[in-house]
Amino acid sequence: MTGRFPGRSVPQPPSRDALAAIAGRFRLPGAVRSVEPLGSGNVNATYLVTVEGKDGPARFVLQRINGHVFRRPDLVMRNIQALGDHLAQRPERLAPGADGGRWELPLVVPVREGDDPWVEEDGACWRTLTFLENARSLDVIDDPATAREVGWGLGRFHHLIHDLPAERLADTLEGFHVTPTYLNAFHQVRTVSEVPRTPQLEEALAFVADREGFCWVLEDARAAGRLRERPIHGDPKVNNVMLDAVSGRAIGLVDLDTVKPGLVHYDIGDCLRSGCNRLGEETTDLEAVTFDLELCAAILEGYLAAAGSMLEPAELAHIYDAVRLISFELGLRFLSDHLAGNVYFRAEDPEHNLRRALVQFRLTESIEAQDSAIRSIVARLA
Ligand code: GN1
Ligand code: MG
Repeated sequence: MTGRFPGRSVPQPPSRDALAAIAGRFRLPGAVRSVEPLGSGNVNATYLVTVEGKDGPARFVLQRINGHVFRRPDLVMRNIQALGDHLAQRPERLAPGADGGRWELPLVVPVREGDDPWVEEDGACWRTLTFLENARSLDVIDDPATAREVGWGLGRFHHLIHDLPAERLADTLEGFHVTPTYLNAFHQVRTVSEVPRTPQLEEALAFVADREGFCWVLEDARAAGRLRERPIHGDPKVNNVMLDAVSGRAIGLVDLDTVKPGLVHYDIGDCLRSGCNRLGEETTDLEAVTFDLELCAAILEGYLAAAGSMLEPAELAHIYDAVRLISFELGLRFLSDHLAGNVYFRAEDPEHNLRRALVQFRLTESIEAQDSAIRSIVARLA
């Protein structure tokens, strides 16, 4: 492992014509008119495809699945289909939310020729999904009403999938959110990494050294039978919760690659760590990073309104640990990737993942400093 950059040969994006040709291999309702980059994901490459349909233009999402991260794209696609089938089985699962609003999830678009729901091109798997129209997502939240919607969206998602039998979901990313696994990987890469030891890197390494024992908190609770596995989203950061463009109500979740059995705490922690950091995970204003309690209360209020009845007291009791742990874990993952030469998360420059790690560590510190206030919010809402 070296500190070279880039550590992974990031594939050159195909030309517009090549992208249009790939999109054309899916059963779309018309000729491809344009293909544009979409969103800011760190793992897959995502494009918005516009086709000329009978009733006017229609839009779809084309994605190159990152085969370095998802070694079994077939299982990723099978899980997304299992989720769609589960929801289609009982009409009330896709019925409008309690408020009569929309509720939608991306659906798999079949290919024109072949049985697999993806095509292979350029050494990768490409898939097409439906696009949620008249919706938007936010990288950061700045008001409690939106925070409540984001929490409500995740809660509704959990509630809708809680009875999806675990055996119908494959493990698409082994060890995902099992923090001790990330700690082991960190130790391995740290000993061989040749990345220069800057003061920022030393600060990050010291931060991890101080908190190693805490990495087991959720896995120990699971092993002791206090927490149980349920189907989860895996990646419910704020910008994966779609909001109606007009009403602002949550209408569904996107980015379903990591739907698999796990602890709801991974999701609750990820939603809170991304939703309560008003500056967002890409900020360079490290000193100003804090965990916002007002947004935390609003996200949890929305979440529990939709999913609270499903949770047991021990699950509620671990929410504070979850938000602290998932913020720390993401910092650890960014730091390990920095040490590995940026092989996992898309990075703009050699220090990008180190800066991201420091943001998550600053957020973790802010969470720790507000420990009793966060616990009281949970107690009040539960
Ligand atoms: C990755 O690709 P994206 O942006 O949806 C990562 C998440 C991290 C997130 C941080 C499969 O998600 O776990 O929280 O970056 N997804 C995977 O921005 O590792
Ligand atoms: Mg993702």
